[in-house]
Amino acid sequence: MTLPPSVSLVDETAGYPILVIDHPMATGRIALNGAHVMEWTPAGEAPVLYMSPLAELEPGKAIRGGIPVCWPWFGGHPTEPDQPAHGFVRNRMWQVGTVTEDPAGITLQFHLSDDELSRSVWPHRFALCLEVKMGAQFSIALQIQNTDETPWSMTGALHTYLCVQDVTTATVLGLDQVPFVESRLSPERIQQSGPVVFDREVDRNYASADTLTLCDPSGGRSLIVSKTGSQSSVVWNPWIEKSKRLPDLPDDAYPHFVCIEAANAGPDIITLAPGQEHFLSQHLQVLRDLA
Ligand code: TA6
Repeated sequence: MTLPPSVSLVDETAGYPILVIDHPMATGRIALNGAHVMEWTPAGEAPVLYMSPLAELEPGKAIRGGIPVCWPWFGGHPTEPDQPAHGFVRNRMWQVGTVTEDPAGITLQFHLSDDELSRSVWPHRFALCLEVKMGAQFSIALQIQNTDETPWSMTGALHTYLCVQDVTTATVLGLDQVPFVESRLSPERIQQSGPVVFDREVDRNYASADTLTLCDPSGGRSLIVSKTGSQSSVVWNPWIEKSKRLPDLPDDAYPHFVCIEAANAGPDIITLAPGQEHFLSQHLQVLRDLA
């Protein structure tokens, strides 16, 4: 693996390699487990991605925080309840592809294809390439290819944990009048009225392909979250009770993050013919609130 000067490989614990980025435009970390972006901090900014201090950094385990790559299903397995939530690729070791840098930042590629283990869980052939660009702005793009001889269907998400200073004053703009389903409550479609606010657990799948803005007035900034290849935007904060049920999340962490996820979820199912590709991407930009 050839790495440019701003990138180093840290084998944090035996067999758990992490790429550490220290570039003039941004710092970051990416675990090969799940090709999981754990950190992106633009120069002169506070961290943008939330990482739980209780995250379990062990091969085969999902990391709480950063950007879990949820694929080839979102949420519970459609037919087999004993399968892991949010698919299996976030629990697998990916291969590092090309890693390059220029004055604007770093571009990294990771690859994962089907194997005997994956086919025992999901009997289809596939090839994934995840490309991450880190600099003053951030983008992540999942290229999904059907390398099988028959069509298959998928859902999934880039399950991005975004830092906020205080979730009780944070809002999400861009979803006014958009229908959503509150996954914990009922399949009923509800229409969003005004900004999304957080005063309870919010676990919503919005029928939206639009760019959203996460306003964090207590943190003095906003995050512009845009995407491609996704008709579902999932917005999640576990609030108090759900946080207590998550062993890898401190009980007092919920005020400090909001998940805004570029998803194909619910009715937003993608079917690929042999050889066909789908791209799911998300782009993040920080705007300092003009005081
Ligand atoms: O995206 C929201 C959600 O589906 C929530 O229901 C919650 O379960 C969250 O994902 C975290 O899932 P995980 O499997 O990472 O604990």
